[in-house]
Amino acid sequence: MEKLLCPSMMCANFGNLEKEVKDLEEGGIDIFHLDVMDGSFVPNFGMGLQDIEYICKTATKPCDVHLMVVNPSAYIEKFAKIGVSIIYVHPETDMHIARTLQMIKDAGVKAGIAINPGTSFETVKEVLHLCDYVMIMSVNPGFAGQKYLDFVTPKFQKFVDESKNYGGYKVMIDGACSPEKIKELSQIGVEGFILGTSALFGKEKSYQEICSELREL
Ligand code: S6P
Ligand code: MG
Repeated sequence: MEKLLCPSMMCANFGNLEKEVKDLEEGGIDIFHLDVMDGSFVPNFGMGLQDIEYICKTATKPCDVHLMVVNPSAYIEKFAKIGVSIIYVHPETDMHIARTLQMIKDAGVKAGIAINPGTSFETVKEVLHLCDYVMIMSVNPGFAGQKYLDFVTPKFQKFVDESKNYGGYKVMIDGACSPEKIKELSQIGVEGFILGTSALFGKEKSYQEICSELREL
């Protein structure tokens, strides 16, 4: 299965964002991953509208947004207008997640659900038919550079196995996604990998070298 390599742009060098976008595209990435944090749902602040707009405008590859904010439904229209291709929302912060997922689809954007380490398959199964992507978090959301939480691992297999019963959503991993995890999880059917400090940024090698090595795993 072809891997989806998704650089987490909060880990990129903002000193030269234009070059980062170009180098990553030339390196062979698939989808830019754009984290939005409001200092409320998660104890950190993350990329703002201007950052998102700039990357979407500069990139030729698709962009996603990962909304780690309270009341995400209020911002769906805004991000759809900017031109993102996938919007991920967290069920833990949304009173009406089914409505929000439908709102994303109605806006012509692919719907993604992002699932905290403490959230189970059973909690979200009723809305999985509305999801094009399921992004399983293997760290608590809010920060790059955290440790992989081992207790999350069995959830990947569960979501992969159930995908065929809910329209074939793609399973993604976000959080401490190292080359070892990419190897292990791609073998069981995980398709997409959010790449931060564990696999892509701050390394000696070029993005092109890293991406080809990750595809070989
Ligand atoms: C974290 C955020 C992620 C991180 C990414 C960092 O809340 O949603 O997208 O940017 O996980 O990766 P790493 O390899 O530094 O953990
Ligand atoms: Mg993320």
